[in-house]
Amino acid sequence: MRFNKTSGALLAAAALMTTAACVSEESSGSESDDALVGEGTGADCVIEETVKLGAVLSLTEGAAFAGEYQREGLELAIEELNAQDGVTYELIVEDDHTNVEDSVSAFEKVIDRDQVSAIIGPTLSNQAFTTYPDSQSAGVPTVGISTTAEGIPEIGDYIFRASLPEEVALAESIPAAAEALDLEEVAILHDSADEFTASAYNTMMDVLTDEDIEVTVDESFETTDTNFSAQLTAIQEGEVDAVILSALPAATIPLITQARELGIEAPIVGGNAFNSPVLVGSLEDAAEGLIVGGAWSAAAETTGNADFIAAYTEKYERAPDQFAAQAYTAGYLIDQAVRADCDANREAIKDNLGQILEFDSILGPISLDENGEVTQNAFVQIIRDGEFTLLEG
Ligand code: 1QQ
Repeated sequence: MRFNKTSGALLAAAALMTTAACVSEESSGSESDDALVGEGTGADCVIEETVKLGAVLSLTEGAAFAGEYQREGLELAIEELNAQDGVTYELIVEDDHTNVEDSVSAFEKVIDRDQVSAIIGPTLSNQAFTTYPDSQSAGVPTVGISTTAEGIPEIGDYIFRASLPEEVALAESIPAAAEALDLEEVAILHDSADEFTASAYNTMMDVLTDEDIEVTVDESFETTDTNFSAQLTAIQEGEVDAVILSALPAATIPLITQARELGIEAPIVGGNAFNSPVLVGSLEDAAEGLIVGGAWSAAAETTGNADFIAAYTEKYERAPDQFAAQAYTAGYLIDQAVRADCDANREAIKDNLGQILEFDSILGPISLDENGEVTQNAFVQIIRDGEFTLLEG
């Protein structure tokens, strides 16, 4: 989809590489730095060189609601990992301003100038579709932490995600909502201009069909729309049991507010953008009863979850969210991949990320396969009294 630009940074990096000591050429064509190969394995692995990781996140503008939590979760993981013996990480964080062009330049910077061993991010699937071909052609293992759309791991064998696919989340959340709310007829409303929300819409339709739930109102809008009265009037006239919504947060907040103002009281089932305390905080009472499937729950008794919540809350003076938890987990998955062969070169990290089997994480047991796809549990939650609460149990 994208081509690789030859940038000044790339040429400068290439010049540096030719003068650097201990650089050898591997058969795959990617350079291997002997200083990134250590001794021992697993917990005993010792690598002398600092391992550079790049994080490209949306720290400002529309997706900052998630990007800020991601930065914090990742920084906490790196701090904890650096407190362990043997491997030291340097995290280079770049803000893509929720903008595709800036995420492309940020990827180019960390790949070519910083020569990172692996990349974490970007925040939105939209940006992933544009930047991942660059990681792939440069041979840099890249781990998405909130890239939930269909087709992302398929971009190439260097592309992974520690991000519950939206199709998996919806396959849990819609049936759970159908049971809890006795759904027969629903309205569906989606943003047709964003790749993640459009992909989620297709999945929602599939799951609703599987569940024998009839879609009696089918409305759409575009990412930057602010007035939803036409779509909401159609929904109100439809007298549905629930509204299934696929939207990014920027639209979700005015949309739900306008729906409640119009008198639509039907419960709302949403996609990944709902997994945010920022969104719940902005919606206040209008958020009550929202149902969403996600990768993490504060209430889950997964390994290390209580310690993670305590450490995060102490460090940042606010509770973590799902986006922080996924970013934190990605840090540990990369460390696991580095330590497996005690080799922080790009090729070794890519090979070992693809073999992570039931790693015991705060998200529960998590596996990554060589196709880059994640396997993990989904948690279905409902907003009650402003808090995410597990729907089942
Ligand atoms: C995606 C998403 C977004 C809602 C993450 C912030 O899931 O773009 O895939």
